[in-house]
Amino acid sequence: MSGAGAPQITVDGTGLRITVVAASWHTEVMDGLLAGARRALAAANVMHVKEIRVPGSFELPVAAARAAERGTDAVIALGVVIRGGTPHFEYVCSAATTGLTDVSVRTGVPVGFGVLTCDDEQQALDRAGLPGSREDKGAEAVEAAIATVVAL
Ligand code: DLZ
Repeated sequence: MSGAGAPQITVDGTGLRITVVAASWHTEVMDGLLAGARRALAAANVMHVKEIRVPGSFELPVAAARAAERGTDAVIALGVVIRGGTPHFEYVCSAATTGLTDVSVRTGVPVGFGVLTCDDEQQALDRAGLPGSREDKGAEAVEAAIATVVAL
C-alpha cells in the first residue's frame, strides 16, 4: 500500500477465486493497472483468476455484481477516469464508486477499488504501476481485497 498512513500488508490468497473486472478507457494506464493486479495475484499465490473487460468505468458495477452473484471470493475493479471539460467526470466517478460499494455491501463479496479518478493523464500514469510510476494501484486493490476476504 502507498500514501500517507497506508498499512504494509502481506496477503496469502491460496485457494481463492478472484474476478478482475476492468474498464478499457485510457489504454496505457489500464495496461499498467492490469499488469500490477496480475503481479499481485501471482505473488499472493492466487491460481483461479477470471478477467472481464467492459467498455468504461460506468459499466464496472454491473460486471462486479454479476461476478459476485455467480460466485467469486473477491472482485478487483480497475478503471481510469480523467477529468474533462464537462460534468461527465463526476457522473462516471460517482456511478463507479457508489455502484461498486453497493455491490460489495449487498453481496458480502469484497471489492478491491482500483479505479483512478484523476485531474489529468500524468496523475494516472504516476499511479499505474508502470516503469517510472510512483504507485501501483492495481496491485494495491488486489492486496486490499484479499486482506478483506481473509479478515472476514
Ligand atoms: C464517456 C466516458 C468518458 C468521457 N470518459 C471516461 C473515462 O475517463 N474513463 C472511463 O472509464 N470511461 C469513460 N467514459 C465511458 C463511460 O464509462 C461509459 O462507458 C459510457 O458512458 C457508456 O456507458
